[in-house]
Amino acid sequence: MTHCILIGAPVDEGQRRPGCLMGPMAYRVAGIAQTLAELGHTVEDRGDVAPLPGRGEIHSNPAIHHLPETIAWTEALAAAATTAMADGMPVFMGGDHSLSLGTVAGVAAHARAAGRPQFVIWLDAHSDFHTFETSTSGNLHGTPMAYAAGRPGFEPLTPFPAPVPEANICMFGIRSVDPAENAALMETDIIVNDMRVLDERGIVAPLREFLDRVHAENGLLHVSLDVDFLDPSIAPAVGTTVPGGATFREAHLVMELLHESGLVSSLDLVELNPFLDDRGRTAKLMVDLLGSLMGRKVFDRPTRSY
Ligand code: Z70
Ligand code: MN
Ligand code: MN
Ligand code: MN
Repeated sequence: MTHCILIGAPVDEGQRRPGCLMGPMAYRVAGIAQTLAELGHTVEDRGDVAPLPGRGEIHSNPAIHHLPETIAWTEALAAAATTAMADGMPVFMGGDHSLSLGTVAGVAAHARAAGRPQFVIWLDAHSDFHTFETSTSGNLHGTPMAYAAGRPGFEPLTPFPAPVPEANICMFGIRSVDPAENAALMETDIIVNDMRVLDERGIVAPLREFLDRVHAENGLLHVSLDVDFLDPSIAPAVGTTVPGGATFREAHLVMELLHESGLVSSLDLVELNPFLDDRGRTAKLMVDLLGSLMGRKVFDRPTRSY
């Protein structure tokens, strides 16, 4: 039994298709709390985070938009994340992926204070490895992974409190990487399981390799699930659709393996744009995936022990 802490992060400023701000309400309407309660967990909905007003920060990269708002969200979400980590398992209901600038900062600060290594699984079509300096779209949802890894180039944001070691970061589902991100990733030890790797090896072996390491090092594991990890045919409610995503079965299998590991300590659900949804099916799928992550099984067989 886990104490699940729902935290709404109606962030819309990290990209250019309005609608992600409706995400937290869509998850509530889709029954996120009931799903967790039916699985035997306790649930506390802390409502939506409200950032302080932005302070007018500017950046030399003219493409960057909504920087003050993003900095305000980052600070507010980092604080909410650190607080929640002391009380249970935070589930951040987004909101676009720029919210992870704050959530990962907050959970990593908690991990450092707890003396445990932080690990991150990034389930996404995109590597989100731009800095404020390299982004050409100016959409800051394309930057949180680089911030968490401690890359320079995020001024005037405060430096990431406790950078996640590169080898503790594992990406899955990657199929859209900009040239500057590719060049930067090549210089790191980040594990990039792009679709080429997943087609060749399947999703289970690379995931278990990583989970075995988290277990061996007694780590805390943050999972960041971008809707566009999923194939657009099953998850249409997202601003950037990229073909060739995870199937329904692959996505549930990932969640079941994560559950079985017992290692997940925090979760982001990001990029849901309910305005683009088809009768709530993407919101419902995301809630069902959370159900698998939190222990729903098709058949209650004995599980692999860690
Ligand atoms: C591109 C950029 C991105 C999510 C799109 C795309 C980034 N690399 N991230 N959708 N979640 O604009 O920087
Ligand atoms: Mn916007
Ligand atoms: Mn993303
Ligand atoms: Mn993405």
